[in-house]
This record gives sequence, C-alpha cells and structure tokens, in this order.
Amino acid sequence: LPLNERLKRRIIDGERKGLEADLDAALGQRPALEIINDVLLDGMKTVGELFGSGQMQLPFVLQSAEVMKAAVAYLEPHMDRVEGETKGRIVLATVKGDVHDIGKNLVDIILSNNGYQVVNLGIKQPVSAILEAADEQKADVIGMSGLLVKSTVVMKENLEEMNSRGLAGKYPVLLGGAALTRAYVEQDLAELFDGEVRYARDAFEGLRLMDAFMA
Ligand code: B1M
Repeated sequence: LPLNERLKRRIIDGERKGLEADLDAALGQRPALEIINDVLLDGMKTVGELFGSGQMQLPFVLQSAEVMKAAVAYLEPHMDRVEGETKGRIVLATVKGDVHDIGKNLVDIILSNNGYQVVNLGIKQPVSAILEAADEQKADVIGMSGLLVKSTVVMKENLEEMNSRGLAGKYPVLLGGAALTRAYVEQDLAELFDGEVRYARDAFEGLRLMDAFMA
C-alpha cells in the first residue's frame, strides 16, 4: 500500500508494529499536523463508521484509539510551537460519563502549541471538579468535550449549574465533540446560558475562538 493508505490502515486495523517508521517516512513528506488531519483522522472516521454499522467490535475500536494516541504522541514534538507570553488559560475536560478523549487531547496540543496554558483534567469530569479547577487555576475559559449524545445533555446541565452559581459571566465556554451541532450550542444552549458559549467543530476552530475570547 502507498504510505498514506498504510498509515490509515494502521489506525483501522489497530496495528502498532512499524508505526514509527511509517510516521518518520510521512514526516519527510509533510508537516505533522497534516498527517494527523488528512490521514490519521480519516482512519478514525472509518473506525467510527465500521463500529456504528456493527462491522467492528468495541475491543478493536479501543485498539484503533490506542494506535491513534501513540501516533499523535509520536508526532507532537514535530509540531510548530509559538513561543512567547501565555495568551490565556483554559480548563479542559471531557464531561461526566464520557471517556472519549482523543479529540480533547488534540485540542490541548493545538492550544498549547499556540501560546495557551491548558489545564487538562481528563475524562468523566463532573461539573463541580471543572468549576473548582477553573477557580483554583484562575482560568480564563472553560472547555468541555463530549462525544456521546447524552454528553450534550450533560453540557446543558453544566451550563445551568454555572448559571445558578453565578459563574456564567466569569468564564466563556467552549464546547466540542462529535454529537454536538452548531445550532444546538449557539442557539439552544446560548439561549439558556447567561454567559458566552461557542461551538468548535475542530481543534483549529477551538484555537480561533480562544483567540477571540482573549482579544
Ligand atoms: Co465510542 N462512540 N463509545 N469509543 N467512539 C462514538 C462516539 C460513537 C459515535 C461510535 C458510533 O456508534 N458510530 C458512539 C456514540 C453514539 C451516541 O452517543 N449516539 C460511541 C459509543 C456508543 C461508545 C460506547 C457507549 C460503546 C459501548 O461501550 N457500547 C462507549 C462509551 C463509553 C463512555 O464514554 N462512557 C465507547 C467507547 C469508546 C472507546 C473507549 C472504545 C474509544 C475511545 C477511546 C478514547 O477516546 N480514549 C471510542 C472511540 C474511539 C469512538 C469513535 C470511533 C472515534 C472517536 C474519536 O476519537 N474520533 C467514535 C466515532 C465518532 O466519533 N464518529 C465513537 C477522533 C477525534 C479526533 O474526534 O473526538 O470528534 P473528536 O474530536 C474532534 C472534534 O469533535 C473537535 O476537535 C476534534 C478534531 O479536531 N472537538 C473539540 C472535540 N472536543 C472538542 C472540544 C473543544 C473543541 C473542539 O473545545 C473544548
């Protein structure tokens, strides 16, 4: 198989052996971020489709996720970094009940490489832990990720909790994850939230929105 196809196949098949050699070869051809966006994420998309249609079982999805994570970790040192003053601080978490963290961790990498301080709380984080960390770390922004449909409801509840604690005006909120839609966040959730809440389709939109929040 040609290199890009082979890399994509590695994600789909969860095949880690020889991964580094293929990534080194790919790095000779294009920047690390392009490899992630154009090749590896394409593989994860296929995994999602196969799983969704019952053609792939969960343990294999987990293997794919592990190869994806290993690939991102290997590529990370090869990414461009903006040096200089910290532009702002975000507390980032996958919401309660949700274990998906590949997207969140990509957001972490993109923001960290572009001058932001990221406090990454991990997965399955209840709103109380997120708000506590935001307070302790003096966050400028709160970021929540979630891929399950039920996580979209959790995010709504989290915003309501921020309203009732009087914290909505204090932290702009950035939301992302495959089950969300722009309309749900920027119409439905924006209507009930007393502060600013925005939807990021991908990590790069997350970066643009951070820049806008901090401007
Ligand atoms: Co799960 N899973 N999974 N899974 N999984 C999905 C989400 C699913 C759509 C698959 C499917 O059915 N086709 C489906 C959800 C269905 C639904 O809710 N309606 C699903 C399911 C059902 C489940 C379980 C319930 C399965 C089970 O146990 N029976 C279970 C849930 C456990 C739980 O959370 N409580 C489960 C478990 C798992 C694994 C552990 C095996 C593994 C996760 C491993 C890990 O993350 N460490 C896994 C995986 C890998 C997937 C799919 C295949 C791939 C997700 C992924 O990593 N994508 C996924 C299919 C899909 O998404 N279509 C699926 C790549 C990643 C880069 O994309 O996270 O969307 P994403 O991030 C993007 C953007 O969304 C955005 O930026 C990123 C790219 O730039 N973004 C943000 C994300 N967060 C952001 C935050 C921001 C800004 C942007 O600011 C704060």
